[in-house]
Amino acid sequence: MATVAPTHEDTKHLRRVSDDLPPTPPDSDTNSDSGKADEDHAQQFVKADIPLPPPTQPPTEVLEPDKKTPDSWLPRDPRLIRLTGVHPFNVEAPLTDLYNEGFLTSPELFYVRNHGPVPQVHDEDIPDWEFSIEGMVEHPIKLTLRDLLEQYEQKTYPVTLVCAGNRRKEQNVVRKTKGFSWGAAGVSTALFTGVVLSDLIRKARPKRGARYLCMEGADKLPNGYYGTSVKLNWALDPNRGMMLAHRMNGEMLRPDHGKPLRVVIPGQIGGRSVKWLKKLVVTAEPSDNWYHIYDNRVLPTMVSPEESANDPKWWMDERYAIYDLSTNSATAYPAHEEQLCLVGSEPNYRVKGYAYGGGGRRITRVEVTLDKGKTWRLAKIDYAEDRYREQQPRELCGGTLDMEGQEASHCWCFWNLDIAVHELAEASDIFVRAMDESMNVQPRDMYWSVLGMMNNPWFRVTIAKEGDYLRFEHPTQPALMPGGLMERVKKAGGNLANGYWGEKLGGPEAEEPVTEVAKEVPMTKEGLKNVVTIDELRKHDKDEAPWFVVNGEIYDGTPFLDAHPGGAQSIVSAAGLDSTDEFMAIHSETAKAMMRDYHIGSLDEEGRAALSTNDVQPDGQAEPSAVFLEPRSWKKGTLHAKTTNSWDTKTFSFKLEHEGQTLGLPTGQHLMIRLRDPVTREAIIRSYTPVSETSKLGFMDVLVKIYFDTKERKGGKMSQAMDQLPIGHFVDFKGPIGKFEYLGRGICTVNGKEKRVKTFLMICGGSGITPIYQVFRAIMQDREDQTKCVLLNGNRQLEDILCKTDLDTLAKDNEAKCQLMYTLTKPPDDWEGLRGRIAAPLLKEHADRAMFGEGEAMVLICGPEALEKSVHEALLEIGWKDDDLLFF
Ligand SMILES: Nc1nc2c(c(=O)[nH]1)N[C@H]1C(S)=C(S)[C@@H](COP(=O)(O)O)O[C@H]1N2
Ligand SMILES: [Mo]
Repeated sequence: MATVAPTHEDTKHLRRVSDDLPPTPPDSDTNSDSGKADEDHAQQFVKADIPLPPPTQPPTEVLEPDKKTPDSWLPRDPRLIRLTGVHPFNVEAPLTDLYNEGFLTSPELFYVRNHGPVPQVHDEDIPDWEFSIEGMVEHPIKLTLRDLLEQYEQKTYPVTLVCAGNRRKEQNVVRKTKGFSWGAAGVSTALFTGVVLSDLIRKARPKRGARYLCMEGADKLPNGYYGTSVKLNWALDPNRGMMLAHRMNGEMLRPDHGKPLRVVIPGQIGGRSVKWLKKLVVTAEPSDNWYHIYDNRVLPTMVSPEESANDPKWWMDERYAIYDLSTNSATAYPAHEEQLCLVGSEPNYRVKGYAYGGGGRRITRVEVTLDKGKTWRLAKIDYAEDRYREQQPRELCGGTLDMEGQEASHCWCFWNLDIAVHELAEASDIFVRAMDESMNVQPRDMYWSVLGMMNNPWFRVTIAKEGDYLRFEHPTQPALMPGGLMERVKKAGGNLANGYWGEKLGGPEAEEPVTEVAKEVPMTKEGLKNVVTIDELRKHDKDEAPWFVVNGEIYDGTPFLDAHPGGAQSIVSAAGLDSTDEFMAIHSETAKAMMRDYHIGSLDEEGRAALSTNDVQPDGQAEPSAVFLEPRSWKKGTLHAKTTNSWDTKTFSFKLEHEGQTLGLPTGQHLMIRLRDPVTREAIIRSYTPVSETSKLGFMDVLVKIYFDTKERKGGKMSQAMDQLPIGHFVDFKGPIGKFEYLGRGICTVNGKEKRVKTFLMICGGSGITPIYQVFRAIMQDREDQTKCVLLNGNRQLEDILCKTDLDTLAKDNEAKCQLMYTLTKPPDDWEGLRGRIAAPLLKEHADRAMFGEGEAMVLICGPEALEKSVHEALLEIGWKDDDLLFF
């Protein structure tokens, strides 16, 4: 088959014992000689004709973004896509990776849904983990995990867990819900080992009138411990397969999945499977836990986010709570953006994906249409779970595999269908739908609701013909990742709710009115007229009193730090930044309405321009222009090369749009660089002055001092992010900005006003040299330019002086018009330059106004805030006027 990436093996999900080596999952709770343990472990899978867990590689490294969070102790797999910023940890694997793992998912790629920090449980404390069964029972039980292992029968069987939010991004594209954007990989399967819940509950002997089983975890959240409930009679029914699990694919549960003990409820939404289990409470009423009431519900479709926030009755109605999963399916192949070459291709293409039913109901058919539902074809289905069902009783993963009497289907199944490539070439999309044994079939149209849960319309993959290729597109990409056919349809003006996937129907009256357009929720305080400058904003870019900008308006996040459902961390990481994209994408209408309370002013024009996240290039600009920079929109450059200058400075070379392009940055001005944290998508913006000559074609070089994290202090977000950028990565640039410009030959402008200068006093510290260097070099390189320069450059050590060789060369060639002085606070013994900080004494000696004669003189200053402040005071004392000073 002539498919172009991603590639895959057809039979991977059917991996059998006869295939390659058996996997050797690590056994974190066995302290025995590990070689032997691995061997035993492998043996248990070798014995039977059942799907094997995929090879696992437990992550060993704490990922960079996690280091700043309460989960900073927890290593994770970097392939996982974060759906709610950095913290809490809510992730799914790329759909193709998930599908390629096969029937069972490795613990490191298993989706994670955490409402808060992960409770940390040390291995030595696991046997003593205590939990209780209480409430309406004759015989309340308190037991430890050790007791559970010793006193109860251990069972092992496969279970698929699905978050009720699976496929929610599709709902969010139609209309923002109160939930974050899951793609179609909020589903995973593992072999769970533990005690069947009915065994345990029966021991406690529920009293008459008891109808519910409430469960509570150890994770303390803004609204209490996580908890929920299910019907007691479900918990008592072994066919439903509810389990208290401590193992997953033969190894101890990993921390993200409930280590050391969790509930596993097959066939129901994942939200009921409480992790880090501490309490089971038998009750007459459903759980009154906040998370039971305000989460995992499908409210009627006409209830808007605002309505649901204003009237709690919607949440109290137990009829809208969801338990059994809805019938669902998705296509894994063709993958999103997969291409199929028509030339020399095999005659058939195998379309495939997953399907699952709810409440233990078997998927009884999966159907595919190439003509939008006029005709359907029946796909083949592989029920891997049945191969476990057919096993004779045997030991597996520390429990007994014996599914005799378990009729229910607790796992997903995989479907596939061969379609002639020429038929694909003629079709414009592939839809799939599944049906369960109760004939519950996936609907054609989306049922939108406030929480966006249980989304299960036909899964659509579009087919575009591009020359000799077919290119496939999935409905969406998870989280804030751009792409997907729905976004494309929406951007093209299609109304996704028109009952025809937003496509324009033929015929004169075809364009039906838009049925429901969500109103924009006002997010500002009426009548508030407080203009805030970018400098004021920047004072609030730290943990305390974080301010952030949405749509040019300033919000103070301080009072909401504790209550923010996404945790304080996500507000803090937006501090001082424009978070419009991120905020608008993640938050519901209710959250937006709450913003009014935190609104404190509006960013001024200059600030807006500086922070603007406008990505759109000017209209009608087909050809890239002669000049790269645009003051009002972000332009993309590509990281071309990194050169290491010293242990903490690098030169980053960026490629402009084409070889003949100039940067378009006047001497003395700066540009802004915007990076997105690859994980959190958070935008980081800083201004820089390139060190390459402004006339350089096709490229620009930026010198960056990297502020690494140290024990005492956090380093620089921007410089670290830049350091981590891979070659070939896009970076956004905007500019020019700055109030100063050097026109040459003694003429400059300040805020547009022309000024003549005979002598420049240039004072800089550390990386503050970069804007100064631009001006200095322009003067030195122009033989006709008679302007004098006195440059005072302060650093700690000799190695810290940036651009020293270039500066020295320029100075040597122009001795008549320049004086170059370095001062070091930690000079080497043989240092011949100045010593000490740039402060009053040194300035008095070398920069007294009187030394600069009668002519017009001007001081350019650039350095850390403290330096600029002390220089400012000192200069005023030695005869300089504020009008003479310019701070970059
Ligand atoms: N204690 C606790 N249990 C929890 C949650 C949680 O945040 N805390 N999240 C629930 C939700 S919504 C889902 S979908 C599943 C996810 O389980 P997983 O992270 O192991 O995939 O756990 C459920 N159990
Ligand atoms: Mo969930």
